[in-house]
Amino acid sequence: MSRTLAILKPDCVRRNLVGEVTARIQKANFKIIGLKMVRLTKETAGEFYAVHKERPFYNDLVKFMTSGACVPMVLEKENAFEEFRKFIGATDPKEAVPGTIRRDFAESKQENIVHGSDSPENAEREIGFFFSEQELVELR
Ligand code: 3AN
Repeated sequence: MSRTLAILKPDCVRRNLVGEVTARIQKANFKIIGLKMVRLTKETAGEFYAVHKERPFYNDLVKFMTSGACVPMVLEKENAFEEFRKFIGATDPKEAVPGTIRRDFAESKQENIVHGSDSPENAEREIGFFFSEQELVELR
């Protein structure tokens, strides 16, 4: 079993898709072992996306991620990060495979509904960013 971090982004929350997307995550057999709702600040969003600091879309990304509530969750599954990246689809919803979350719900490369960690190392770092170990529930 491994863990990954998902974030339901402000577009997901604003469009009242939290329930629908969460249901699909659970139907795909990802176990939710931590979940909360947070509002990121310019500082916390900047820290989370520090790797993208030099990218042309960085300022807009921070603006978007701080524009409303986010729902981070910790998911457990075998090969969690890879499986979840497949499940959500490509960054650009137009390129995402039919049946993936981004293809079905996302409106643009920026407003793409959900984040998924892109490596086991980043998953652990990102989980630690939002959750203490105490907040993660053992479900077995
Ligand atoms: P992913 O979320 O698929 O891992 P990253 O890590 O390359 O994509 O980018 C992080 C976030 O930055 C994306 N989820 C998206 O919101 C935004 N982003 C990435 N590429 C672009 C782009 N070309 N234009 C606008 N926003 C982008």
